[in-house]
Amino acid sequence: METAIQAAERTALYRTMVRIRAFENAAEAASQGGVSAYGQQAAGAAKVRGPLHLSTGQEAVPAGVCAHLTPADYLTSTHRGHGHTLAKGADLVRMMCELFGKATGFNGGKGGSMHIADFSVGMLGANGVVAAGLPIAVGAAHAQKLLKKDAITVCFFGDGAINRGPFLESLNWARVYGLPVLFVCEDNRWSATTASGPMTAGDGASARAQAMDIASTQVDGNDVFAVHAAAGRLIAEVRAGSGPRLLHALTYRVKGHVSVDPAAYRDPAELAAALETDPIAHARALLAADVDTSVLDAIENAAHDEVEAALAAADAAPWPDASAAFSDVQSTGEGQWR
Ligand SMILES: Cc1ncc(C[n+]2csc(CCOP(=O)(O)OP(=O)(O)O)c2C)c(N)n1
Repeated sequence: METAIQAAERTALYRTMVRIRAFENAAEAASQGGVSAYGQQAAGAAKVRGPLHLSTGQEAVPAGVCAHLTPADYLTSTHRGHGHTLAKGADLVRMMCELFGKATGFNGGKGGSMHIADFSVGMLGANGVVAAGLPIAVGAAHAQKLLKKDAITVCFFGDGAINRGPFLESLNWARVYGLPVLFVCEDNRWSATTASGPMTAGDGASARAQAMDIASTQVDGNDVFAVHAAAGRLIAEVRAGSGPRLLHALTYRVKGHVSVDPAAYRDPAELAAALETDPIAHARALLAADVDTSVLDAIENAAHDEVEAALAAADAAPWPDASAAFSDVQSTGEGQWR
């Protein structure tokens, strides 16, 4: 019986990763042919305008962590947030609609990939400002503590974010006030076009947390079962009132910084080596020991069908009305509009 439950949980982790990969592959294809971040005007009309920050190859981290969360728990994300958002339970169709700029998207089509939020599942927002999710997460966790709520907050950020001030400020505040927050560093070894290692003093996120008396664990971020186990231990401690914890997940950014970045600055051998540790292929190989491959194939086919349906729905959805340009924006008062 125990094996059956474990197999079901492990299969669910696989499904989460496969859905994220399918979503991002489709979104990337739908973004091709448009106007790039670097100003190149390509022929053809892309359905998704602008560049996308893809988390291809990093799916094990959100899948393994978010499996331990409930809709009442909060989550803050980064500019590379599709995987976090889907793993937290956000609706895949509404996400695709947002990327298409349609009125039925999470932000009415006005936010796009880097500003997706879904408060109904506790997803407080992607964020285009590096490290900006950290103080938001700490604020959410502090509110939960003051309100005597049981829910916790999970905060995803990249290895580049640990070299910004908000990382230090947020960990310090969380430790001083004993807040119920799990910090998760998705260490994909790159910060835009810069390799993070040579730019980072000391041993990185995990070591920095320990220097602030926050217990931390380093984990193979391409092994979803290892992430799940490590996150489970840390989240159990946070729920029990330990105060903050940090999970340092070592993974790899397979794509360029954004979808239009060919990443010509990095050694192709580094990418080739990383592809050998693809988290989905790795999980599939492990699962094949006790789950029929037809079950795994069915999961992949279902994800493909779900994404195809989302593409069709987003294509058919209405554009925002022009009047919506003035809603959901901060009012600066009468006569301030230029
Ligand atoms: C405060 C700030 N500085 C610079 C940028 C430009 N920028 C966007 S993503 C990025 C790299 C972030 O690296 P990391 O935190 O490791 O996340 P990853 O992109 O690897 O997921 C930079 C420098 C920004 N968005 N915000």
